[in-house]
Amino acid sequence: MPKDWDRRLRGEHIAASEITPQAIFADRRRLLRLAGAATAASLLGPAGRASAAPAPSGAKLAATPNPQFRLNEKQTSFEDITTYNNFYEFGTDKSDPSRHANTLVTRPWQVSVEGAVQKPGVYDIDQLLKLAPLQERVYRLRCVEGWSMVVPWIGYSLAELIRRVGPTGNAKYVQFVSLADPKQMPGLSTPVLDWPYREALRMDEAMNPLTLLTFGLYGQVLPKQDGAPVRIIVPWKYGFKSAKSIVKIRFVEAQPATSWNTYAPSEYGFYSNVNPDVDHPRWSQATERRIGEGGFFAPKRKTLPFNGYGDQVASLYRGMDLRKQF
Ligand SMILES: Nc1nc2c(c(=O)[nH]1)N[C@H]1C(S)=C(S)[C@@H](COP(=O)(O)O)O[C@H]1N2
Ligand SMILES: [Mo]
Repeated sequence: MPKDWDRRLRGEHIAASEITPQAIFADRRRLLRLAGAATAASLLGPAGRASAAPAPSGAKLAATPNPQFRLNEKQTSFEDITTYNNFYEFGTDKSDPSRHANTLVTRPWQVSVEGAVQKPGVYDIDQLLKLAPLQERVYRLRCVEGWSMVVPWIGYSLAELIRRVGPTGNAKYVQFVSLADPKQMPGLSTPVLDWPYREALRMDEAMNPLTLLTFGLYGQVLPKQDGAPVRIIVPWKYGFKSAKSIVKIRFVEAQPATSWNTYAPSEYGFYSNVNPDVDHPRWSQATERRIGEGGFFAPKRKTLPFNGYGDQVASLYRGMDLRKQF
């Protein structure tokens, strides 16, 4: 039970209403274990769990800091960003991705750009890296589970790619599909989500300059557990909208199905804009715990509408009822 064990170890009280999706998965996994699918080691529970492995120092990735997109808050440590992860293709514990993602092969890597565009095609990761100047941007990442981080990402606006491939009039949404290779991703053997991991944005959301096609963090290429070699970062939305290790970007007319929305439509909306006024059905979204500000007495922070990016994105949703279209 990744999050809840973690929080219990930190001495936090957990209300029943706060039980997370991961807790549900843990229950499912327990059932699988009871059904005899598990090894003795996996029955040991958290006490028998190996600790998270820190990311080896990766190849440097040069980028120019963009002061326009520089959140002025203490940055989460590299260690926390690379050992406290959600990447269910490698397991559902926060420490699983850093322990298991070493099997991910990130080169060669291709991204297929498909659908309603003038220039569809298969883009090599090296082509993508050179498509536009790389910038460093410091963004807040807010997970739907109630924690947040501050990360110096490296990338460029997804709009740069979109402009170059030339969407046609039929392109109303952009879908992102993550790699799903059971040989590289041990978590795929557990049917927690409908693989491959899929996410999507409306075209105007995808074109917003904040939406970052992301290749690195902290001056180096993305560690595998953070979605190497390329992921999306949509900082005003809950973290699960930011798909990792992307192999397909598809331009479509109809709103695509997304993994979390398909899993529990009443809990994970298509939009999933960070919104302290709209609680998850099973827990409040009014506050968040900043990773790294541990300790029993660390106060929670107030969650901000659109994760603090309202000036830049609120206008995208004018006229929409964000309680209904959550
Ligand atoms: N393919 C894929 N992308 C994913 C996920 C995942 O499980 N698989 N988890 C999401 C969630 S819930 C969050 S909060 C962020 C976490 O990114 P980080 O581990 O780099 O902080 O990645 C998102 N992208
Ligand atoms: Mo998340």
